[in-house]
Amino acid sequence: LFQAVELAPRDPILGLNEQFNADPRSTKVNLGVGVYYDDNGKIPLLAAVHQAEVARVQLAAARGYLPIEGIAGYNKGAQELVLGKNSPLIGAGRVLTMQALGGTGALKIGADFIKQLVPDAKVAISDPSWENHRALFERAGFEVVNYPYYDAVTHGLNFKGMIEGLRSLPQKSVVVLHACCHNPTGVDLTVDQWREVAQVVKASNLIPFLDIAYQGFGDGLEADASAVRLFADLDMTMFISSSFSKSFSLYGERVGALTIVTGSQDESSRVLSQVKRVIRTNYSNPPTHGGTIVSTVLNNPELFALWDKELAGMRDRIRLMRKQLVEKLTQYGVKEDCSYVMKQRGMFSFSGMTAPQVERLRAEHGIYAVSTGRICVAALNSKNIDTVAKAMAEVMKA
Ligand code: PLP
Ligand code: TYF
Repeated sequence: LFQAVELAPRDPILGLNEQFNADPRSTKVNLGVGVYYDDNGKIPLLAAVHQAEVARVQLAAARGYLPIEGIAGYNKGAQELVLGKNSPLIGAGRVLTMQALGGTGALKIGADFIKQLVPDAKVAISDPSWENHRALFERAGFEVVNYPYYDAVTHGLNFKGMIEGLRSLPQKSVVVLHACCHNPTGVDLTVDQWREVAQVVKASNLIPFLDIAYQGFGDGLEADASAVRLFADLDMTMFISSSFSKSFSLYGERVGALTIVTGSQDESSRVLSQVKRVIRTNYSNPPTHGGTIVSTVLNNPELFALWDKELAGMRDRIRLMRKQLVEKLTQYGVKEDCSYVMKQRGMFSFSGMTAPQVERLRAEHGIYAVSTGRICVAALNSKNIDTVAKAMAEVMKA
């Protein structure tokens, strides 16, 4: 049975972790995977999360099956985060949210459901995008194409190319958009650019799939949802995948949500029944622990305020690391203007390093980055930033 099975390639990012763990150097630094570390280099356990968790354990609640679509309070909280508490779409019964196994699970449930609706649709992802976008939609049976996004010359957005790319897609193509804090580049659209994109998506009759995995890491919970709200204002049907992995620092709990905006309340009930079937035939229903914690934080005003404050702390620390990295690169002799690193948002930066430079960084300095030059700025801290900047400058200058 397994004789002809070929060895699959490693995930380009998660594979780096394995290599990093096997590296014996005590000075090694992992800027590969997108995980937020605190200034001590640890994955934080947020105080809001901890309080919700303690309360849950004290309750000693039974662990029955959850409904197929998950915890009601979780889903309500998740949809209000992306669409806003006063969303008229929510009021009109046009919004459905299903608890999902991380942002990845939300994308896959959405992809499987779209496959049922428009089996021949093309799926367009940004060039570049999170690697798993292509893999996941291909696995779901779609042809995946790219729309232009990153401009390597300006280290910014190729907005004209993006708009033309979107305009040239066949009707009913799915367009996957990073709602904020683009992975891997850190390059985001302005609100005006988002408005134009939303208009093009609507006029071209495309299916928007907004992926929001870093809400709160750009400018704040509300500001980071502005792209989603612009699409909602245009009264479009759409898919939204949310991930709470980073924002709650609950990576291993698999907390995410799929939100679907339909055309009417009646559509909503039919769509829900079909998405529930997709979930049932995949994993039946979601797990309780992480979902209960997130639901508790989202629905308790005090815990919500505490969480919001902790998110701001993470966001500010990343900003500080960006600023110091730029200053230190210059200090260590990089002649090129690196201020683009400060304009990028979220956890990642397309640093401008080439694949051979990234390889030198790993081999000579034990500093791991993705071969595209992506670094996770959230892995920098007051103890390692100097060594990292010095090493980066050394490989970038040569
Ligand atoms: N979408 C993007 C753009 C991401 O960067 C990630 C990161 O992991 C995800 C989705 C998936 O999130 P999760 O880890 O919750 O599955
Ligand atoms: O881009 C990242 O680093 C995160 C984590 O298959 C991740 O999104 C990376 C690869 C992957 C799943 C998660």
